[in-house]
Amino acid sequence: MPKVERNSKEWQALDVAHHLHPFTDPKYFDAKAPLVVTRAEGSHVWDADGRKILDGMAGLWCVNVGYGRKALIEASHAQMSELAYYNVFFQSATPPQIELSRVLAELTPAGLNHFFFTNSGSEANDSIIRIVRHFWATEGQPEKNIFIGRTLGYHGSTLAATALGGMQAMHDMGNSTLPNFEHIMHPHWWANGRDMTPEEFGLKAARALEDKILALGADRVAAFVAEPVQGAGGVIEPPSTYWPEIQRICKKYDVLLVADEVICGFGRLGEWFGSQFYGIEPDLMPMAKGLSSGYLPIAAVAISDRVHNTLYKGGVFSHGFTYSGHPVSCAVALANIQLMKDEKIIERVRDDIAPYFRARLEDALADHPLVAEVRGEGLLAGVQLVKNKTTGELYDPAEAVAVRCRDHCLEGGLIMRAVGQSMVASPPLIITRQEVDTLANVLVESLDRTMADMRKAA
Ligand code: PXG
Repeated sequence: MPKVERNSKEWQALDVAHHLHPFTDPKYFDAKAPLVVTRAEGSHVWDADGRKILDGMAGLWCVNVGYGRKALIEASHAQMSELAYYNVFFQSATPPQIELSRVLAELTPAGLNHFFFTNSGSEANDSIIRIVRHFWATEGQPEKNIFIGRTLGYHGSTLAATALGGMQAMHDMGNSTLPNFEHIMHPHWWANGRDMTPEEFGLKAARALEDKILALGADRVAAFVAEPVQGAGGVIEPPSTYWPEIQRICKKYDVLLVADEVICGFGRLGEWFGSQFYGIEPDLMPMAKGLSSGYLPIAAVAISDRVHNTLYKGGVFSHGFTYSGHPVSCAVALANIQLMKDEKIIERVRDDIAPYFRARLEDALADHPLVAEVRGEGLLAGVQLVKNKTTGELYDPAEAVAVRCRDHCLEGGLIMRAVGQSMVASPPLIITRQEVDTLANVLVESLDRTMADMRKAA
């Protein structure tokens, strides 16, 4: 098929006419056309007019090994030539899906030895809800069916994943809530706990789980679901006391612990999984994004021996997707994992680039009048913007301070995300020191421009 060549303006006109964009205000397009990305290499993307842009978000927190990696491209070509599709329903299997399950069992925390494949993180979380309810029913406790998530938690966009997450705007759209989904506070010290030490606040935030379990009754609570570091909620890393206390509470009340590794998995925190970074021992673990570095859609649920043994007794597991364990996606995930091992990408994140990234952002931003807090772990960063650095007063949300900053970043050749009144970054794990310097410099210039806008508007 011949390649269609159009410039940005032509692509934009067609896009606005025919495509409904996820998480996008349609009115936005009245003022501004979408960024049309046509190619990418390493940590950079190019738009349809040939402009080079540093991708500070690794796509959507997923292109961990960077763009254009031959090993992944060739793995997909080879697998597609040999076996483009076969399914894993009933009594079928394919070598890439078997091999990927074996490799994942080696990488995931001890006790997680069984894998169910889906095409997205949302489907992985939706599957977990069905698996957990089936687990407790088979254990003779069908009433133990309530899920506890957190405010600002993000677990996906299917109806069940939306109900599990704690995003108010998503719940409000089309009344997307369900019975038996509850939420506790998110552990953001700067926003919610500055009157105590981070360690005290970490315990307080974790004990909200215990209070909720006691209020509902432990015999009603099936599972607690949380991201090791909250990503889409604005990059919120918990204080050091948080996860050990959560683990203690889940064990005490026999509530299954689900660590949503969709963003933290595959090296983002300098370990294979965020659970290893924090010493969490989850019963179930959804993973996606970095599993294939976003080259093809694939996600998985890691399942503990305990849960799996019960599912085994529960008879036919009536759940699955046509493309569960798709052989080409599995082959690409295997090539991605092998590349991460060969290039020691995780060791480099832990020992070199993440410490550099943190130090560089701290140096560049700590004294900026618009910045209250630089947070995050590994190659995840959240930058809290404030109207008044001394009092912590925030801007009126209608002033869209972070969206302005994001737009200035893009004009300066850098993609970052605006979340509420924070700027977030999640660059490819192969980002160089020089690219980190560029990211920090463009962000500072964009913050300066944003401050000038806010002064003009005042
Ligand atoms: N869990 C977590 C922790 C996620 O971050 C999902 C589940 C859902 O995955 P799928 O593959 O169904 O999208 C996610 C996805 C953003 C943004 O920039 C975040 C996600 C997706 C799109 C945008 O905030 N996270």
